Amino acid sequence: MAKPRKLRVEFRKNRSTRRRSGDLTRAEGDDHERSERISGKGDLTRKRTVVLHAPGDDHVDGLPVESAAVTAWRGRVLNVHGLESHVQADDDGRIVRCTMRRLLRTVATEQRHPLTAGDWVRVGGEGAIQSIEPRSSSLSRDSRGRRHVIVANVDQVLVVGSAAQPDLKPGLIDRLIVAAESSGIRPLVCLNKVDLVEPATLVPLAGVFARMGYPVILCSAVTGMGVARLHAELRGRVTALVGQSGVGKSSLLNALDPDLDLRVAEVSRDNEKGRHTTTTARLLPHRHGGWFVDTPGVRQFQPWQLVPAEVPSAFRDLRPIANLCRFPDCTHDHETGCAVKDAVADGLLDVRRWESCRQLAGGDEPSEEDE
Ligand SMILES: Nc1nc2c(ncn2[C@@H]2O[C@H](COP(=O)(O)OP(=O)(O)O)[C@@H](O)[C@H]2O)c(=O)[nH]1
Ligand SMILES: [Mg+2]
Ligand SMILES: [Zn+2]
Repeated sequence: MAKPRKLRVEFRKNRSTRRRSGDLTRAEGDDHERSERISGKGDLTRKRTVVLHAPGDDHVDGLPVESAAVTAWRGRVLNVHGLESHVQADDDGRIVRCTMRRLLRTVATEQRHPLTAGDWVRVGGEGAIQSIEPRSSSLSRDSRGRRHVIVANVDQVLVVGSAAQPDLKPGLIDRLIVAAESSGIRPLVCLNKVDLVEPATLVPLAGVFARMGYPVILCSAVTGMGVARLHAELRGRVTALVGQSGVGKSSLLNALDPDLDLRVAEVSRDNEKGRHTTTTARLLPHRHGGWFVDTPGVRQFQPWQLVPAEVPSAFRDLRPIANLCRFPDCTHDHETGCAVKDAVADGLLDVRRWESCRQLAGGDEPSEEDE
């Protein structure tokens, strides 16, 4: 298949004069983009990039593209709602409402939805998304046998739990860390609502994660405790906040930047599970550089396509011990000569982490989903 050629070409004279006298009140779309490029920027941007595809070459990286010459711009997907999304242009930061082309909607079969917040895309005329760039990272869960990409192209995942209301779920924190680790994304642990408990009660759990080398931040969106530390860890990076509903993800983001003014939910008193105010992941710009990604709550989390034998390697504390087991294919469950079981018996490995690992490797499918 012939490779598309990219050319930088001059705008035609008639095009630029027409732009200048044209209707500049149009807020979005291709016309506006060209007019800005001509009037506001240097020589380089007087040219446009034209991607030329050989006749019949209508796929690049498995994704369909226009077979004729196209003018496209690059942008980052801020959020996705069905077939619509908001994309921020890479060059001038304008936000454009975009649609998925019909062909693009049908390409991904294993994926629940081909486009996700954080994706870099090429957009053509009338805000039609033409192609999605390969992802540098993605956080995915198993959604009834299909891949649900929660967010793409993030540097780190802030795993948020709450000390109370809802109760801390260490197993969920373990799973979210595994999902991040197995995708090559840096995990951080954040225990929120510290104001509701005696902070000392959190020390044992916080210690388990801290000993593995993960940053652990105890904080409270109400008192402001830990918010400065969060700020330092998140600035300049792309960070997805994940965790159960009601743990205070949106509240923490508001504490980090009050201008965000995100909706927060009252935790319902009867079940203390919280309601969902955030339904899809969305990128929010960080005042001091970088991005936050607010994500919908997860009650259960099954990492996508996790190979049971590879689970222990995503458990940082277990990984080095597992190498010492007598059998290389030890499941750390019933085998003799299991170094992991010995380590638990000797108090060198947290028993809860061992159970968490066995559960994940055993492929326990969560029965419910949050969205
Ligand atoms: N006591 C206390 N309540 C909090 C804290 N953070 C959030 N909340 C409350 O918890 C509820 C859920 O918060 P929200 O930010 O919507 O959680 P999200 O679903 O994770 O985004 C709201 O009623 C918040 O006011 C905190 O640090 N301490
Ligand atoms: Mg929220
Ligand atoms: Zn073992």
